[in-house]
Amino acid sequence: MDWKPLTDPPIAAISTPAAPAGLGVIRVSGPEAIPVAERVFRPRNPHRTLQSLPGYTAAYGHIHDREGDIDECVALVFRAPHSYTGEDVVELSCHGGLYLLQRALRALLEAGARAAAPGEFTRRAFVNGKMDLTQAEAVMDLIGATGRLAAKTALAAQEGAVFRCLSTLRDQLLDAQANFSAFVDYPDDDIPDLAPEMMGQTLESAERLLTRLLSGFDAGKILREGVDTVIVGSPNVGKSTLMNLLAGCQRSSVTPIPGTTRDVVEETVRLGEVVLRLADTAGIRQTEDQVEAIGVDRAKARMETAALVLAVLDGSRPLSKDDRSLLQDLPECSIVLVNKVDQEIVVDKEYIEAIDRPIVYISAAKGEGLEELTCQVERLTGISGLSESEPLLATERQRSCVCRCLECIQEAHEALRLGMTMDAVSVSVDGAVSAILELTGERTSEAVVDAIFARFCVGK
Ligand SMILES: Nc1nc2c(ncn2[C@@H]2O[C@H](COP(=O)(O)OP(=O)(O)OP(=O)(O)O)[C@@H](O)[C@H]2O)c(=O)[nH]1
Ligand SMILES: [Mg+2]
Repeated sequence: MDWKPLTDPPIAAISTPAAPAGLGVIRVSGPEAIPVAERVFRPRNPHRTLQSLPGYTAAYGHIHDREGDIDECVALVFRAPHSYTGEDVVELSCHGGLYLLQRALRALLEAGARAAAPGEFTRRAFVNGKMDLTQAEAVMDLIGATGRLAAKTALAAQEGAVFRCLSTLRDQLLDAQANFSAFVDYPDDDIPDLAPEMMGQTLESAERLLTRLLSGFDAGKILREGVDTVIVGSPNVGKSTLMNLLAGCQRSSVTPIPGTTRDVVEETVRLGEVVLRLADTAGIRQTEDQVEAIGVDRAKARMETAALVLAVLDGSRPLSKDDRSLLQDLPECSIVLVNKVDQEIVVDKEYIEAIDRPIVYISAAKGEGLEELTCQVERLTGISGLSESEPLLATERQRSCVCRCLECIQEAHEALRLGMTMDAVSVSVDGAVSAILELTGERTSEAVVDAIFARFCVGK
């Protein structure tokens, strides 16, 4: 049957991955979602039509198109506003076969639905006031989370941790502003002359909050994206053995011959709460060998760009000239690893301690010292200071709004300290409030919203 086109067709998409699986879910959302889904769904019990079902109830039946039944199906009905998008929603769970799901989706499109754009379900949730932009942006982090803390902090943001702390700040700023302007406009009335003081305190606590949000940004980024890490050191100190220990497999060749690793060997590993994008490199030394020299240059180049450097020394022998020059050149973000502690340690500890970098004693061959290494990596990357409920900024967009807000707060504070007019303070406080409104999406341009949802996947 040909259906009449709808003026506001519901959107539909396969919300589960494009791979064979036990179950696959197609989601339909919009004011006409239930009648459109009804066109392709036949309940086993003819009385349990989708339109007769209250929200949060399911019906069992078959999904079909013009050619006949496609698959068994459980249809779950959500009624507006109690759904993810805030609209009527039907979720159709079928078997997770790609052919079945695509045919079922096509049946829905023929029945009047429209294919959803990337992130369109979440965009509707935002437009319908189910979540603000910080919560919407956290959805992708939650899906992409690779560890416990990353998932917990993404869940906190998705449940509104960032939104709540910024809304509270916005209300405090508006309160202080109202109080302050009443004090300036009606100096003779009964308004307590604490207004400037209250404004000063509000600005101070705003500065603290925003500075903390900004300092958590880098750690949050590391949680989401991992850390570019390089293992460097003189030949034969045990770099590749460490790489293999962290990777949990024989990723890099290990031999007693100095100069074994010639090129950069990469692997992504997890250490505690941090994902390390590891690069094992050639031992750094002066060499006449052309091939080895290329590897040494690559190792040095990696050391310059890496966010974290693991500098390995062989603790069972005295420091060589190459070790010393490496230690002198170490960037700030380095950890010195004294390896081979299963043997007698003869290395010059005082010299190493004078370098002023965290030092961890390990045996890469025996797997000793990993706990301490984990602690140091979490400390150096700022992860160890994070709590599970920490409001973490998720994107560069959020960070730049917070930076702008902080600048405005500092300007307002300066104006207040210098005893400038109410207007001067006010303009800056207004600027801070608009930065917050832009961040949460309460006042933001369509182009910004488009850019945010464009990075979502279809079906989310
Ligand atoms: N006793 C002991 N030997 C180790 C340890 N770690 C590595 N070795 C040995 O040290 C030698 C060199 O190890 P590699 O991991 O190949 O060293 P590398 O730093 O990658 O060496 P190049 O690739 O040549 O720069 C091998 O014989 C390892 O078995 C350790 O913790 N204890
Ligand atoms: Mg090696």
